[in-house]
Amino acid sequence: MKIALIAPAWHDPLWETEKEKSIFPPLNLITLAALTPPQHEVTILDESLTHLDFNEKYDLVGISAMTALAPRAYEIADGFREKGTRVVLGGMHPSALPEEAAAHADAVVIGEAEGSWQRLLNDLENGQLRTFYRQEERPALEHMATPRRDLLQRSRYLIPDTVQTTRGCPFACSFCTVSQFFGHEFRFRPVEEVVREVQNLEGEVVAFIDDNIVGNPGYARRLFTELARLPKKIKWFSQGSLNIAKDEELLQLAAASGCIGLFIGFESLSPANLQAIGKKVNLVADYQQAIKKLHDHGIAIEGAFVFGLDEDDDSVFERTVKFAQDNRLEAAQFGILTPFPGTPLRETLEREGRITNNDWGEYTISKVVFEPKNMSAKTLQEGFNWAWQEFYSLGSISRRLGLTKRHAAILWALNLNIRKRFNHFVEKLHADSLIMPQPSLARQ
Ligand code: B12
Ligand code: SF4
Repeated sequence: MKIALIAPAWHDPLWETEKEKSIFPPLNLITLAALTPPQHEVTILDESLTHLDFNEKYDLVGISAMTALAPRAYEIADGFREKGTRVVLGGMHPSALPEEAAAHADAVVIGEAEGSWQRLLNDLENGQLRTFYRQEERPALEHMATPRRDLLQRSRYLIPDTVQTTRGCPFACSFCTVSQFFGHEFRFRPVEEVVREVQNLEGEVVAFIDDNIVGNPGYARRLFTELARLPKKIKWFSQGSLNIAKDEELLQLAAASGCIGLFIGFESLSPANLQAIGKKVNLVADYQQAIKKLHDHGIAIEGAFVFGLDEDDDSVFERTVKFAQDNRLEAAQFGILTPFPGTPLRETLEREGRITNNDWGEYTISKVVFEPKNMSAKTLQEGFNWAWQEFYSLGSISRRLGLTKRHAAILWALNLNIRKRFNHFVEKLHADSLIMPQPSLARQ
């Protein structure tokens, strides 16, 4: 069969990239391609980089969708089905709302695709395609097929080499899709298989897209030790929790194996908020000390903060930005609390009648889609806009990075790129008259 696997394009100005380059390749689609038996011909179409031709003939089109991309995924699905092409939807959103997705597809893969995808292809060839394919048990991560990176246009990605080492998360933060989707049990790929994959990558900069690369310190220790022994010296970054700072040996191993940065979900400076969302790994009292330790080991930090939690009032923006600036975080991502389908947060807000917008295209974590408790939706949106503008103002970037920081050139480029994207986002908001600038929040 001739199969096209499609990653829908992003239309949020904060995330969309220029047509020439995208940040990361679609690891899910090249993973699916690797699961596809060799008699089939697979093409990867990343809509951020390429124009889709609905007249092209395929025996099957597979489309991936996280929530904010669902409306575009459905448009693409409808477009291909009108031409008589069979369509399968999969990924986080169709897995959370399979009935909704089934209205736009011939089949929906619910959950991880390992096993289900091969069954689906087999059924299709035998003329017995079913509507829903659900994994029977969570796939083991031993002997995973190596993602088909040969199907990508490598030069069109800023960071072409992405690798996943673990799936699942033992925590259950109320707003997060990950533990709902991948389960509460941490599953690991064998260290030697990960290291072999890394060794065979073309590049030397690797993004481990794990949700918490140090979630199991024993596994992380073994992984970092083996990465440090590789003949090829890599630089890597990932997501991780702050408890790494309490383990000096792990921190040293991370740095020695090439860790240059971690994306860390601080989420909130309010212990009551952290308690309410169930983020048990975070202890606010430890934040400052932990940041310093990571910095002392040459590890840059991109901090993630959520605005709009129930304990937040309009003072949260200035307090959070000041914390991130005072601690010289190399980058930060501020997000608006978003009730993704399938999460406990959504159930709570639905019960309380606080969901105000069900347009999935607005579930970008940069728009308010619910009624906050201690401020208006307008204040939340304006405070969010202000936080980004202030944190990425030129004065703030130079105070945080100076010229002496390790990897200063890369960090300046990253900050200026985010600044540009955010300014574009705010211009778009104003043009759409969604929001007016709020001078009272601006510092200068
Ligand atoms: C890397 C990453 C990114 C990268 C790259 C995204 C990309 N192009 O792939 C960047 C940084 C750009 C990013 C941005 C965003 N992300 Co993101 N991201 C991730 C992360 C950490 C890993 C994604 C990944 O590669 N997983 C590994 C693959 C193998 O897993 P998978 O995608 O689920 O695919 C499997 C199955 O779902 C299935 N499958 C998937 N697609 C399809 C399609 C078909 C046809 C079939 C049959 C099966 C199938 O098969 C795969 C193998 O089992 C996930 C968290 C996670 N653990 O997955 C969050 C995650 C997907 N992101 C999320 C969000 C919210 C975003 C943003 C909207 C906001 C943000 N700031 O994070 C933006 C959106 C921007 C954009 N343009 O897409 C949420 C999505 C929640 C939701 N319900 O939609 C997640 C789950 C994080 C979270 N904690 O909740 N993200
Ligand atoms: S936010 Fe992080 S720690 Fe919490 S459930 Fe999601 S992946 Fe796990």
